Amino acid sequence: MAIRSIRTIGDEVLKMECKPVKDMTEHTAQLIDDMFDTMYEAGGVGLAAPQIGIRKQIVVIDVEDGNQYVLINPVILEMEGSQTGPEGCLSVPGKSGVVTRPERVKVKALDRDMKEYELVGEGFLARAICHECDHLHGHLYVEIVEGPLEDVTAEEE
Ligand code: GNR
Ligand code: NI
Repeated sequence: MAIRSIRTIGDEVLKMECKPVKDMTEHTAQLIDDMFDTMYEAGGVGLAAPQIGIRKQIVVIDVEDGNQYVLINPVILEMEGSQTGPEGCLSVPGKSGVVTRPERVKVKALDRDMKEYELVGEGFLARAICHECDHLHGHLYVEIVEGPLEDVTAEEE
C-alpha cells in the first residue's frame, strides 16, 4: 500500500492528454492499487492517473455502490439526459462548483485484466465517470463550472 501525492490545479500534468495503456504490467497493477489507496486516504470517490502525476489513461472510481471500478483507456459511447449539481475535485482542494453532466453514460474500457467491458452509469456514477474521463484529456471541472467556485469547509471536503 502506498499513498501518492495528489497534484493540484496549476500543475501542468493536469492539462495534458494521457496515453493509452498497451498492456498490464506489475508496475501498472501497483499503480492501480496505489490509486485506490490514495483516493480512499483523500476521501474521494474517483481518481485519475494524472492527478498523481502519471500521464496514463487509468481511472479508479468508488461511489459506494459496492463496486471498485477500474477504467483503462475509457471511451464514452453514449450520453443521455442531463443533471446539474455540485462537483468537487481532489486537485482543486477546498472548492466546489455546479456542473451540468449527462444523467446517463455508457462507457467502454478495459478492466485490470485488460478485458474490455461496458459500464452504464446513472446519476452520481455518470457524473464521476465524466469527471474522471475529462482528467484523462487534460480538463478540470473548473473550466465548465456554472457560477462561482465556492469554498467548502474542511469537514465537508
Ligand atoms: O471526490 C470527488 N468527488 C466528486 C464529487 C462530484 C463530482 C465528481 C467528484 S470526483 C472527486 C475526486 C476527484 O477529483 N476525481 O478526479
Ligand atoms: Ni478530479
